This record gives sequence, structure tokens and C-alpha cells, in this order.
Amino acid sequence: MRIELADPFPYEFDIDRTALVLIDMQRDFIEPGGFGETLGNDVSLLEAIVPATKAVLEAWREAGGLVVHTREAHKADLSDCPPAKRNRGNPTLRIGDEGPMGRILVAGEPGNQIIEALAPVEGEIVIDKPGKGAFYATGLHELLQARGITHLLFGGVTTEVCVQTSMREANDRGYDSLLLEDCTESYFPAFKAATLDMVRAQGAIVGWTAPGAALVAALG
Ligand code: C5J
Repeated sequence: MRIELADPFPYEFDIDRTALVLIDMQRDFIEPGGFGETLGNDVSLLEAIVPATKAVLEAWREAGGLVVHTREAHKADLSDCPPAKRNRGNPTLRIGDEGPMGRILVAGEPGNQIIEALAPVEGEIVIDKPGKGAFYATGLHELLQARGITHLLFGGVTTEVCVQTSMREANDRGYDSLLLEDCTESYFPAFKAATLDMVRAQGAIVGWTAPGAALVAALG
């Protein structure tokens, strides 16, 4: 298959060797009343990508492609949360504190669940990741290698933090990665725009970008 509209040049992939990776589409980042909003962020920016992401997810499932969902999630005892991550800055709520939807970034809490519209179905991989990158301390690379995956299609939030970090990790591990432009978002639109530019600069130094509809069209 080929996404003609991909930037900076067409992207070719074999569906059997490609996974759709949706990064951290969890309630606390996206839903009104969650952790993201308590930090003063405009979560409507992130909510706005849900329809395009759902359309891609449904088309990808229909085509039989592998789906990976990630959540930024720590163990309840925070043994996998470095003090440097927990103590940075002067936020009103820290990782592990009780937030509006349960303990912040703790596995199993209501706010840590993937939003209902994109909820994983049986057979899909769900990765709880303690870092920003999906490959750090997760075993994701081994799971993908065991399935012969060579290409990754990324969506999710936030573009310049967990999505970009994961895509760079994937690049260093040899995957050809594409970021779905309207299936990713940041609380800071300028950071999203800069990330898309950085990814595809210098002849796709990190990977490609393309609109979700271009992927759906390629799937036929
Ligand atoms: C993610 C974050 N998922 N911004 N986390 O990007 O802290």
C-alpha cells in the first residue's frame, strides 16, 4: 500500500508489517474535568482530534491491521516514577496525587483509561508506559518484533511530548514511521506545527506525516 499524499514523499507499507500506535488517548489528558484541564489547558483542542482518530481506527480495524494503545501510567506505589519526574516544577497536583478522575497517571484509575470512543477491543495491545516514550521500559519493541512489524503509524497526544518521543525511539529502532497529522494534538498549537515540521525535515529524518483520510483512502 502507498500513501501518495505523505510528506515529504510517498509512504509505502505492507499492512501485515504495520501497526497503528495510538499514544495516551487517556481521559485525564482529553476529557473536560480531567488532569489536563486542572493544569489550565484547553482540552477542547485535544478532543477535536477524536473523530478523525476514530475514523482511522475503524478503517484500520476493518482492514485487519494491528493496533497498539498506550497509556502514560505508573504503578500505584510509584516505584516506576523517578523522583525527577514527580518533583519537577510547582504543579498543584503531582503524579500519584488524587485528581478529579482518581490518582494522577496511576494505572487502573478512571482518568488513566483510554477514552470510550477509542477504547481497545480484544486482540489489541495495550501498553502502560512509565516514560514519555512508548519503548522505554515496556517491551513494546519485542512485541512488535515478534509480529514482524517494520512500519508504525502514529496518532495520539501530546504531539511534541509522548508522540514525538515515541516516534524518535521507533526511528532509532529501525521502524519506518508516519505521524497522522489530524490524529495528533498538543495543548500548544505552535508545538504541534513545529513537531510535524521536525519529523519530516531533512528527507524524513524521523519519518513521514499525512492526513488520516489519506491513510483511509490507501486502505480502500
Ligand atoms: C503525553 C505529557 N502523553 N504531555 N504526556 O504527552 O505529559
